[in-house]
Amino acid sequence: MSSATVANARLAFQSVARKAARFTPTVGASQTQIRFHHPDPFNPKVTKGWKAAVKEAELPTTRADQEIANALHLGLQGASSIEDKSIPTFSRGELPHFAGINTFLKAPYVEDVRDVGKYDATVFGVPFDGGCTYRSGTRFGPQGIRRISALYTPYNYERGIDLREQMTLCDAGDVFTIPANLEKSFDQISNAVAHIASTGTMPIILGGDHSIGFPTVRGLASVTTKNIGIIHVDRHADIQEKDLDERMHTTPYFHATNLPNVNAKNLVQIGIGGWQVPRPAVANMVERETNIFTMDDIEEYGIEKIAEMALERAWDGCDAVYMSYDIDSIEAAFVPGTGWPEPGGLLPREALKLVGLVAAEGLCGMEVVEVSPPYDHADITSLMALRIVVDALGSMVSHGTMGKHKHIIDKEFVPF
Ligand SMILES: [Mn+2]
Repeated sequence: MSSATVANARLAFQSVARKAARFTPTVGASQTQIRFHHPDPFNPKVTKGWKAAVKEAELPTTRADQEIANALHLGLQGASSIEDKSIPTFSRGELPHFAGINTFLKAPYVEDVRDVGKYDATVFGVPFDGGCTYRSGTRFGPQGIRRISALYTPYNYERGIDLREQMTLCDAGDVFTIPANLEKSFDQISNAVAHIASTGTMPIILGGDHSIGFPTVRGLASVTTKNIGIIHVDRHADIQEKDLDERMHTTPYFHATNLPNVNAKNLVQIGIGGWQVPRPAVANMVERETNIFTMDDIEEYGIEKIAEMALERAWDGCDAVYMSYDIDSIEAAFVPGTGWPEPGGLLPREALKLVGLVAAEGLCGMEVVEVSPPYDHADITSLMALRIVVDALGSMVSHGTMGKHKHIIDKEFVPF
């Protein structure tokens, strides 16, 4: 026997011995017990992966079929050499992912903003960086998130849901912000959010720096008499009164929690910490008794427990909860395209788990802020922000909470 043959024979023997050991779990009670803590490796149908695959067949294709029919009508039948007769000449709808006009997730663009009430949720951009105190560039955030959203399908494998089939979504374009004027921009933003929320559709805001966190909530709070809780995920406290003499992106929660129906005791701040929290913010957190969870709290309690405590505090005495997601809450390595990156934050999987749990009980609106594409690499920060939005929507669809907030809209839109 050559040495190679000996080695092959040994490998073959070891392989047979391993298989035999798996098939005969009689070597001892303790080993058997340990082995059965895991799914049976010879029954691949017990995994979540398999169950998710089976669930796909339960989803309708009604709207996808309509989209194809519409694409052929609007975009003309494809050339005769193309075998797939669902392909039009001009790209209309989802495919191909690299083509088309870049709305969020290829959702229909609603040019007349009076029509947004026909949809369950409305995405719109707030391209603004007048509140940035370090790196700017968040005025390009909405464009960055929309651009990379072309990558996604509306279907999520693990959840077994299809946003195109199970909810309606539109893109209302961007708010006309005033680059050199915070307060005029705030009024424009509150106008936009109040109008959109007043129709009953769920506002989904693509920022923009975090200074917009005050006017977004002010707009929403203006069309309801009910109390609104806020779940604020961030490395920064964002609750000082002024910064550099203005209401910059370090200040939204001081002003938001001054609104009569937004109480500081319902403000939950998750991920706060590191070397970038300005000391003037801290006394306000203590005085107003906001609910603060640091990364150490998250380490100690785990994401599920943090989400449970956050929901309990945010919903206490409230009829709806708004989520403000600052992308810099995530470990800096994953989100280079942001204004104040800070190492030591949430890992992407933790962030997505948190968002899924928070959104499960329903949101009256949400925003994702501080995406700065000029500092981004390969769109990874924009992609993360996109994922936060679609995971929130996916969770709401899975749990049947999309539209649950509509009853709180009980005041007419009055322009700011
Ligand atoms: Mn921040």
